Amino acid sequence: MKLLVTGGAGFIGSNFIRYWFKKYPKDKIVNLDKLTYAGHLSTTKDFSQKENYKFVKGDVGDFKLVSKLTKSIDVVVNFAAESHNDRAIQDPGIFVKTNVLGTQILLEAARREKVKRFHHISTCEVFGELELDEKRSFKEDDPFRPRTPYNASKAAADHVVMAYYYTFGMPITISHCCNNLGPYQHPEKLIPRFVTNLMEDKNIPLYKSSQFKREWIYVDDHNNAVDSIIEKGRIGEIYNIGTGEERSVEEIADRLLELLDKPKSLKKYVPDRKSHDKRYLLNTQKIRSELKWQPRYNFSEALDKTIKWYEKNEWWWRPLKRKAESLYDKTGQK
Ligand code: NAD
Ligand code: TDX
Repeated sequence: MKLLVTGGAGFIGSNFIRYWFKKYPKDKIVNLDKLTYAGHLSTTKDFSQKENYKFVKGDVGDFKLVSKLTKSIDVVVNFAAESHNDRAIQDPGIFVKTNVLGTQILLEAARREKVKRFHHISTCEVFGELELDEKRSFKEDDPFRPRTPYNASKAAADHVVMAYYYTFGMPITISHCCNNLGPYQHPEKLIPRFVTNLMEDKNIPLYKSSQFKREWIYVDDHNNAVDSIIEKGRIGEIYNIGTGEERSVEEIADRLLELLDKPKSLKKYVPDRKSHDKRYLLNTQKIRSELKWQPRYNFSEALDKTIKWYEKNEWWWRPLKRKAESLYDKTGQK
C-alpha cells in the first residue's frame, strides 16, 4: 500500500509514520510537510533513510504539488494543521488557511486522482466545551459548537470533508481524538512544556482556570485507532477516539512535581487563555463496539513513558524550547 501522510514532521503524524513502518514495513509512505515552526526534520530522523519513505517539503494548500503527490496513492492521512490554541488567538488567519482551505485543496486533488481513502484527523474540540460537572460526553453526531479560532477551523474542515462525501461520494473517514501525549510533542503544549521547564528547574505556568480538564491518550493508541479506522472503518463515518482518562491541569502539575521530585513553589498562576474551553469528553462506544478498538496505555503509564522520553532526548527538544517560550513572552503566560 502507498500512503500520503501530511504533517508527518509534527508530533502525531511522525509517530503515525513510525507506528506504520513498524507494523507494515513494506508499505510506501510519502510525507508532505511544510516544516512550519512545528515541523522539524529532527522529528523524522529515525526513519528518514528508509528506502520506502520519501519526504516532500510543501504546503497542503499547493494544488499543483498535491495533485502530483496524490497520483498512485492508496490512502491519504491528513494530519497537517496549525494545532495550537494559543497561537490561534495571536493569528487566526493561518488556521483558516491551512486547516480549512488546505484541507479542501488536498481533498480536491485526492478526488481527481480517485484516491481509495482519505482519512481526516480531527479533534474533540469541534463539539465545544462541557461543564466540569456535566454527565454527558460528546457523540459523533452531536452538533459542532466551536468557541476558539483553532477549533472553529477544525470544525469547518470537517464540514468540508463531509461535503465531499455527500456530494462526490468521496471515500472519506474522520476521527475526533482527545488530547495526546507522547514523544516528539512540541514544547509549547502543556505536558512537554511543564516537563521540560521542570527539568530546567523553571516555573510551570498554570493558566488561571487550572481546574479545567482534558481527556488524555497516548499517541500510539491514537495512531492504532486510526489504523483500525483505515482498515475496518465504514466509508463516510466519523469515529471518536478517547480513553475516559480525565485530568485537570492542576492534577497534572502536581503529579509532574511529584514524579520529577520538584518543589510545589514552582507552580505559577498566569493569565487565563481567552475562550479557554473548560472540558471535553468523548463517547467512544462506536469505535469500541464496531472496530473492537481499545487503548493500551492508561494515563499513568503514558505519562511515565513521555517523561522518560523527554529525559533521554534533550537533543530533540532543546533547540525548540526558546522559540516555543517566545510565544508566551507575547501572551504574558510565563
Ligand atoms: P503539530 O503542530 O505537532 O504538527 C503539525 C504538522 O503539520 C507540522 O509538522 C507542520 O509543519 C505541518 N503543517 C502545518 N501547516 C502545514 C501546511 N500548510 N502544509 C503541510 N504541512 C503543514 O500537530 P499535532 O499535535 O501533531 O496534530 C496533528 C493533527 O492532529 C492536527 O490535525 C490536529 O488538529 C490533530 N489533533 C491533535 C491533538 C493533540 O492532542 N495534539 C488531538 C486531536 C487532534
Ligand atoms: O502552559 C500552559 N499552561 C496551561 O495551564 C499550557 C500550554 C496549557 N495550559 C492549559 C490549557 C488547557 O486547559 O492546559 C490545557 C491543555 O492545553 P494545550 O496543551 O495547549 O492543549 P489544548 O488546548 O487542550 O489542545 C490540544 O488538544 C486538542 C491540542 O493542542 C489540539 O491540537 C488538539 O486538538
